[in-house]
Amino acid sequence: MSSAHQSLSKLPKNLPNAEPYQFGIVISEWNEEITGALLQGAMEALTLAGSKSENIIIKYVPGSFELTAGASLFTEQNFDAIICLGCVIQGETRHFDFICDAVANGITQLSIQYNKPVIFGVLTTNTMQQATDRAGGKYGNKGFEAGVTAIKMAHLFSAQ
Ligand code: DLZ
Repeated sequence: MSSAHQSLSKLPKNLPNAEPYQFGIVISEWNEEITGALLQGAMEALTLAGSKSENIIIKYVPGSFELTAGASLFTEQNFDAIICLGCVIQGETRHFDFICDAVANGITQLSIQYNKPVIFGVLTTNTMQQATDRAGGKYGNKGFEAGVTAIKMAHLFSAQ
């Protein structure tokens, strides 16, 4: 799936107002220059869409592997959507595969178990340059896109 033509730099038309919703953000400290940029993008999307800062709670975890555990701290509370932000960069070993599989499966299971949107805002790239390109670079900011997705999903779930 290529990102070359899919970066969102502004809010899509017809995006619901984010003001009524509470968001939890879990962010990985690993590759923090990238995840910090993703956080900035997510915050920009939420606030541009009307979210108040008091309705956005941020928690840090050491690495992307811990995103699921971090997100689980929000699931039993009154949050409308949870955003997981991380950046896993391919190294010489299979560590990359284990981390990516664990976080993708973990947050999917969490979402189903608690009937709550948990958004996958994790970059999984071969190089640091590819990550930079997707964290405010030439392919936009995937954190911003995660923020937009969280608003859409919060709205969808609130209508049930
Ligand atoms: C150990 C590790 C490595 C090698 N690479 C990354 C990475 O690229 N991105 C990331 O978010 N985390 C990495 N980690 C840390 C793991 O996610 C995790 O924190 C440790 O394995 C401890 O459970």
